[in-house]
Amino acid sequence: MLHLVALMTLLAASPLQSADVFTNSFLVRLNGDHGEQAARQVAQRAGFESWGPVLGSNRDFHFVHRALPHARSKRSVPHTRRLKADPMVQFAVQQSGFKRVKRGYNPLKVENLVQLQPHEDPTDPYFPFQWYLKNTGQNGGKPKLDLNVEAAWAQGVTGKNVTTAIMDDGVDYMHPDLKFNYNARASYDFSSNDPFPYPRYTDDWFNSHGTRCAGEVAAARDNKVCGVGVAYDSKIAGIRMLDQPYMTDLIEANSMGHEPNLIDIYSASWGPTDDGKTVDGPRNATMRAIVRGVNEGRNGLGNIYVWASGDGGEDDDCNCDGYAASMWTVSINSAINDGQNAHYDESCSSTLASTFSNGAKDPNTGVATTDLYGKCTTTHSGTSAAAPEAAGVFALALEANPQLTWRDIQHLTVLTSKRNSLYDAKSRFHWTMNGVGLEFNHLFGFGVLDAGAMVALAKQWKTVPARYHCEAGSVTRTLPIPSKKSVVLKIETNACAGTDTQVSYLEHVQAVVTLNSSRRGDVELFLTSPMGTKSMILSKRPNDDDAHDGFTKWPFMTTHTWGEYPQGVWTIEVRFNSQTPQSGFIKEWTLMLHGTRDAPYSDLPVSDPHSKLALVKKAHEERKKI
Ligand SMILES: *[C@@H]1O[C@H](CO)[C@@H](O)[C@H](O)[C@H]1NC(C)=O
Ligand SMILES: *[C@@H]1O[C@H](CO)[C@@H](O)[C@H](O)[C@H]1NC(C)=O
Ligand SMILES: *[C@@H]1O[C@H](CO)[C@@H](O)[C@H](O)[C@H]1NC(C)=O
Ligand SMILES: [Ca+2]
Ligand SMILES: [Ca+2]
Repeated sequence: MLHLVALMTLLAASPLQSADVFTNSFLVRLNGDHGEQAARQVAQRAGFESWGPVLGSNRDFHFVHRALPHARSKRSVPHTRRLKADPMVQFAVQQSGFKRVKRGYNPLKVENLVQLQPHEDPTDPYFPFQWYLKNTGQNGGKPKLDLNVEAAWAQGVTGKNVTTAIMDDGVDYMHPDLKFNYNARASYDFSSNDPFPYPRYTDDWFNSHGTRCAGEVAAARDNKVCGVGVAYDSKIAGIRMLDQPYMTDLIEANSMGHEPNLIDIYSASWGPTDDGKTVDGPRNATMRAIVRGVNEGRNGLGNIYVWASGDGGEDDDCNCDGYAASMWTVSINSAINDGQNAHYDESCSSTLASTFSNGAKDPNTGVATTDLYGKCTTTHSGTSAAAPEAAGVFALALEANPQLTWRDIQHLTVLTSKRNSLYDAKSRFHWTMNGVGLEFNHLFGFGVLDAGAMVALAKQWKTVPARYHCEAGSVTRTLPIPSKKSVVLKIETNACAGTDTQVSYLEHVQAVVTLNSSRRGDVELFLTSPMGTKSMILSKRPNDDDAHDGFTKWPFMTTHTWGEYPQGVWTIEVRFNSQTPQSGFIKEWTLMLHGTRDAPYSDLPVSDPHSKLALVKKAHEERKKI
């Protein structure tokens, strides 16, 4: 537990708060476990409404004041004082509001239902448009570049008894392609505090995002409506939480912590603004919700949080997005139907794998899925469209093996994702092999998800060994970053050998960095492992002209050293990539290693000698002989 607390402080790196506004929401802690009824009375006495407990607590409550504006630039001191004056109140904190945006590209286009000849298998009219499920080369795509879902379905696995929550702008749960797969018990509307997360009407279909995401996961099969979901027998829950003027920590936390034993997977296709200059992540309560989800959710196996890596394009870096870069989320990038990255894709070393967004040339070859008011669309797009596909694939894996932990899902993703024909349209990022033979790409992580392979391996899977966290070392001297060349810092580590936090086989690695610079967007960071794997943990962001905040204990994460042995010398290279001279200081680098002491996969049978599993196992066995 101690480690977790320490980790949380490391990870809850205080995001920039100066631009925040103050909302009409308050976090109120009572001075004892008085419960909901008492909270309602306290709220009423002070002119508030209680929206219920925060993360199921008996003491912490979410209060809203209807007469206060949704957003103002100053704190409401009298309202706070009024709450604090109540003898039952220990403290009251007005919630700041911040921007969280949907990762939807081109969200507005609405389809008319086209009549098509029923196809072979599945028979749903939009199935032929679902090239991401079965790519036959339609619309200029590359045959077989798809999620290989039919191979999973052929194993009898379709998502039964698995629930995915769509945390978004609501779900049209009366849609004929969704209503039988809707899990009402696990659903909630945190934007307006009621159990009905139906999208709010606007005439430009702005709130169609969640419905489109839901259909990708769990649209029904062979019902003559729209297409089919990746896990068409799984359930979806709607968590409406994006549709209010400003996001608050309490809405996020309650959403990500909602019914963690009824919900298996949470899918998020939103995040901090993708303007290429934001550095932001989960705040206090949200961080607690995520930590609780992975440690206690699914009755202790851990919830799966799937995250869209971001739509900021090549000028943004998803390692500056604390949700996507978290070890506890599976961050998913997108490719288009011919194998290139999409032009809005960001890149970063924390991306684990990829799925699909739109087609290459034809704007009508986006992701075909359900749309508002019983309609269908073929133009859903963005990394928004990619994350729910991954949620669907993970739902298949969880049906195949309901005992999988949140880490098992990440290991399965690493081992079964494929390079296929994914490539960087601009030839900047190449496929590279890490020290134990796992191929990765800075854009696509370990490649495109393969549902058939993941389900097959999930069926044989043995839970990976216990995970440890080793703080491998720190450099805390303040050193200038020269304008023309790099600073290179080194940490030599035995990875906590001989202690009870020894890490011998890596999962995630974090470089927690504090630096300042005259132009934050011109700083680049590279982390190199003892086995020689180099991760670009921060790329140039041309729009980020911050000259003041820099990074404060920001946890840059890489997945690229997965499976490697961490003992030896790690280096971090800090440099400017700039036309004009810049100045700055690197002030702290702490290296955090996460992984297992015992070799993972050692009791798994190898059926294909060319599989990634076989390669890694062989590497690990040779290692043990030394
Ligand atoms: C369905 O999942 C729940 C946990 O989410 C479990 O308790 C239950 O046994 C499962 N039912 C079946 C039929 O597998
Ligand atoms: C977040 O938590 C930290 C550490 O527990 C605390 O110092 C800080 O005041 C909290 N921030 C807010 C906004 O509650
Ligand atoms: C960075 O911090 C150092 C002190 O550690 C300070 O002297 C310098 O002015 C700062 N630079 C910028 C660009 O903020
Ligand atoms: Ca259907
Ligand atoms: Ca971003």
